Amino acid sequence: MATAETVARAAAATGGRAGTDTLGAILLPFPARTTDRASHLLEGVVSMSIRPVARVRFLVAAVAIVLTAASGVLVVAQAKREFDVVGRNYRFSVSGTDRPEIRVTEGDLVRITFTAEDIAHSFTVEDKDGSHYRIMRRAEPGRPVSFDFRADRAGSFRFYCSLTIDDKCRDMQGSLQVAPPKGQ
Ligand SMILES: [Cu+2]
Repeated sequence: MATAETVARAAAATGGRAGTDTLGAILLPFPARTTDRASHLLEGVVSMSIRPVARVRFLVAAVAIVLTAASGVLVVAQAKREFDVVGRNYRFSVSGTDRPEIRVTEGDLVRITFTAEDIAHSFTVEDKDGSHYRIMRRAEPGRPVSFDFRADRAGSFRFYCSLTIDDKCRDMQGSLQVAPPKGQ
């Protein structure tokens, strides 16, 4: 087997780095027939020992950097937002707007004080997989409930009354609008 061809095989088996990789150099003396298997074996050993350690170290460093950067950004970007939401006559109303809309920015800490003025209602919101928003707060008439949540997923999410005491409660809907952080 010609040396050039062996180099090529070794290069292919090690991801084209035979010329510079020490593995390539190790592989060269192997008989051609066993080169592929041997290189896979060596590649396997390398994959399981040396490279993952380097990758993990790199990842740990990268994650640390990202977390540091992210926490710095959050400190700047996050805000506390407060809304009074009233449920009455099968409608939601939200303070500061004539629409049943809560508008915030991703990262905001949102405090909602929810009041049911006629009969019991709930303020219910969840995203598709329930991984970020899963809220169901029921308010008895005249007894407001307050709760906080972090708007940690951007998008538009429906909030509604999930109580089944009165069929008309199905008409109670609003939207939670979470804008992406500024600059994105
Ligand atoms: Cu209701």
